[in-house]
Amino acid sequence: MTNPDDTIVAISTPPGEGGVGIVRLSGPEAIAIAEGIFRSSRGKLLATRGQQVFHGHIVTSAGALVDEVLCVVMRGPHSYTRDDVVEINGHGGAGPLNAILEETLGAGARLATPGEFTLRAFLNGRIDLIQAEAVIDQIQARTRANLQAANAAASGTLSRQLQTMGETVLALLARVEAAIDFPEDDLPDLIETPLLAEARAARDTMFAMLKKSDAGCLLREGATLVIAGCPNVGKSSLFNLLLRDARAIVSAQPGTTRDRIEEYITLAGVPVKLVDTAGMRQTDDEVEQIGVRMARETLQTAQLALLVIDGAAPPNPEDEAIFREFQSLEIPIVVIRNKSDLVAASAPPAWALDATDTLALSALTGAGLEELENRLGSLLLGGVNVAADEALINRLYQKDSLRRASVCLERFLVDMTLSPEFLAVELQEALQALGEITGETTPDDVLEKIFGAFCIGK
Ligand SMILES: Nc1nc2c(ncn2[C@@H]2O[C@H](COP(=O)(O)OP(=O)(O)OP(=O)(O)O)[C@@H](O)[C@H]2O)c(=O)[nH]1
Ligand SMILES: [Mg+2]
Repeated sequence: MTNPDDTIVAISTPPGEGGVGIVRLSGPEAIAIAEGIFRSSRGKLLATRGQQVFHGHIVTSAGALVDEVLCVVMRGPHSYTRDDVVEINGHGGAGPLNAILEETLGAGARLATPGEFTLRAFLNGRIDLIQAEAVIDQIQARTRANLQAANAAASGTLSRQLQTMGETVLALLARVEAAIDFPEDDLPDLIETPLLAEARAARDTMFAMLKKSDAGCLLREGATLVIAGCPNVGKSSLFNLLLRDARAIVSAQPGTTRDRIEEYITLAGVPVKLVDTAGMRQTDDEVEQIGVRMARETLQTAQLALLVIDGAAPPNPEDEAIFREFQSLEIPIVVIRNKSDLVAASAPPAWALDATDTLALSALTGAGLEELENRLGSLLLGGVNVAADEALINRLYQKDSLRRASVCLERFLVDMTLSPEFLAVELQEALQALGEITGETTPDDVLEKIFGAFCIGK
């Protein structure tokens, strides 16, 4: 991995024009390099203890003015990376920021790789891997719920839980190793009751975390929800209703929607891409045919399908044909019996009983909307309850590691009369797997890949 003695630099604000832009330096020479290109209005950067802000100008070695700036100096360990950090706040634009960057490079800094500042925070022990991943989640949060969960993970909620579990497994391992060294003692006698209780609690926590991990992945990645069905059943009306905006054209004429229309909504905290599609029917109209094909393609990438039918019209065999087609997609299908305002009560057609769920609704009056949103929300989250600020395992590799740790610990707990050598291997594997989540045992190439996914300057 990269040399920790280098002083690294990058433009930390996004490209484009803005009120201010930040060039960030981190490393042993950060303050000295900044001092060399900075003409301070008052005071020396190098004299900083803790954190301090300086006004002044960045100048070239020939003394030419580059930009008027504020320098924020943060002495390690009181900084993002724990190394000395200087953030030069200049005018937000490619011209001034690139010019400042060039001066720092000329003075001995090296261009940072993507995520290298956060990597340093990790390598310097300020955050673990799960907190580093939470930093990406904070930046990419699309909903308030996303942000709250990311904030909780970044503050170390999950890290502490994983650490406690790791300590328990380590304590068990010590007893098992004692049993190997002193074969005359039985292992179960070597394990105190409280430690055993801790181990069971750790296993239960692992299972509980795993149970919520699918919801965690979904909350982070979002879901695609497709509205489909026969022409004129009210798909676009439902789309608009969920969106609370008259986005798609609604008309009494069948075949109104020909394009795929996408908008974003939030359901139970999950960022959801909502897609309205062309009514599915045999048609000679070329444009409409393309629309129908697009509807089918979109369904291939969806996590959930809403099949809208006209609940006030006589049964339409086409509805069932579409439903059977959707079933092969193996995603939940919710059948919406629309236009409930036109009939006293509509019973679901027999085939709809094979659907994940069905309910009556009026896209015209909005009756049934709240019920629909609640059911969709819990369907998406797989029925688990997630608190708004709950930090969850939300990446597949974390889930896989946690699953392996739980399996090993469970094997240990199920039969402690097995040979201690065998049990020791199980516990070591559990430790290894837990360490892959916190980053303690993560191989360098995997770390590089994870941090490489960060943006430059973070
Ligand atoms: N009474 C009543 N009419 C509705 C309801 N939902 C939709 N409509 C009407 O049904 C007609 C078709 O609605 P759309 O939302 O355009 O239907 P669609 O499924 O998108 O139609 P296409 O895009 O042509 O496939 C319009 O005249 C709507 O006003 C409802 O819940 N009750
Ligand atoms: Mg439509």
